[in-house]
Amino acid sequence: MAIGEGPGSVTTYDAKTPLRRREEVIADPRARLERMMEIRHAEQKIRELHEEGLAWGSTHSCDGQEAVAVGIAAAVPPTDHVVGAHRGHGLGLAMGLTPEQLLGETLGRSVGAVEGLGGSPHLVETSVGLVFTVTLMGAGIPIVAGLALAAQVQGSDRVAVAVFGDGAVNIGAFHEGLNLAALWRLPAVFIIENNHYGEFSRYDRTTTVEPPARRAEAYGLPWTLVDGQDVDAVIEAVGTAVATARSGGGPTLLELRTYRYFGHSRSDRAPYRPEGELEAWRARDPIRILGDRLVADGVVDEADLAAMEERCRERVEAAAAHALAAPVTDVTAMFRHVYPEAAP
Ligand SMILES: Cc1ncc(C[n+]2csc(CCOP(=O)(O)OP(=O)(O)O)c2C)c(N)n1
Ligand SMILES: [Mg+2]
Repeated sequence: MAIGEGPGSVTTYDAKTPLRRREEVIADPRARLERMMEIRHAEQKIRELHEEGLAWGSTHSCDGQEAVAVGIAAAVPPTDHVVGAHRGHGLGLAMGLTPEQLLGETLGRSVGAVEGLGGSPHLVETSVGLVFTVTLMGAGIPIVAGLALAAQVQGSDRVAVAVFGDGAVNIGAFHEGLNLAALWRLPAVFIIENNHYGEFSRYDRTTTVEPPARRAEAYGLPWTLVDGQDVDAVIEAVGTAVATARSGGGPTLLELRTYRYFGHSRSDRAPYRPEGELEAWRARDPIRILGDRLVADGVVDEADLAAMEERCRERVEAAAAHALAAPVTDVTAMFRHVYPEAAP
């Protein structure tokens, strides 16, 4: 059960549960396309809410990285564990969070994924295996090693997956976590979401090896470089790594190459990017790649694509309105969930 569910919680406007939303993404390429569109709309809406002064604090948008989020959610069953990072809106929606849970969280409202206690970078939905997203770079990596160790000790066939940025490969926790996971052949998958920048620095100005996933060799682990703009390539690579981990084959390090369309956070206009770089990546837009493929295969037509866009726009607008109508989380909420609480 997610925090916030149970007696007394606000009924959501969206009748679909996170689990149902996740099952759709696993089963249907059209749902994957629509979810990628939904992520794009949600990010746009969150920027607007900040500009209007209705959301506060910072936020990290993932426009351009939708195929990574949806590909992981489609390849990992909801019974496995996933830990994400601060740029996690897309992963959250892809894994099943409702737009209302995401927007409620970014707005600090009671209908948020964790009742507005965590805010934009801290998302949880245990019913679909989203253990949490974490802002401390690389911090999820040893935690995923621990989750995988727990599965191994308990004799469960559960796999644990860490998703983190290219900047995290230079954090000590990355090395500690990979070493331990490799040594004990833990059922884990480590995914570098290489969007080319860690804050204001290109990854190749801060990292000694190319591609960064080659770091896996230091720990005797297999690694793969994957086109993170192509959701089908992501599904195949993540699915293979998860199957290997589940069958006792140990961990894999994957590097999914992608690109963030906006700056690091709300205040960054990304003046450090070379001219033409953004345009070159936009030409390989992940939503367009899957949309074109589904049209070419006769799975959808242009009218379907327009209808999907419209549904996403409406869903996100309704979620924002509903979240804005919900109570702002009271400041005393910070004292809850700190110590074990007595059952009601
Ligand atoms: C341990 C730690 N050091 C510094 C920061 C400040 N910080 C937040 S995000 C970020 C860059 C992250 O880059 P990357 O891992 O590539 O993820 P991206 O933002 O590109 O998704 C930094 C330095 C942090 N959150 N944690
Ligand atoms: Mg990065």
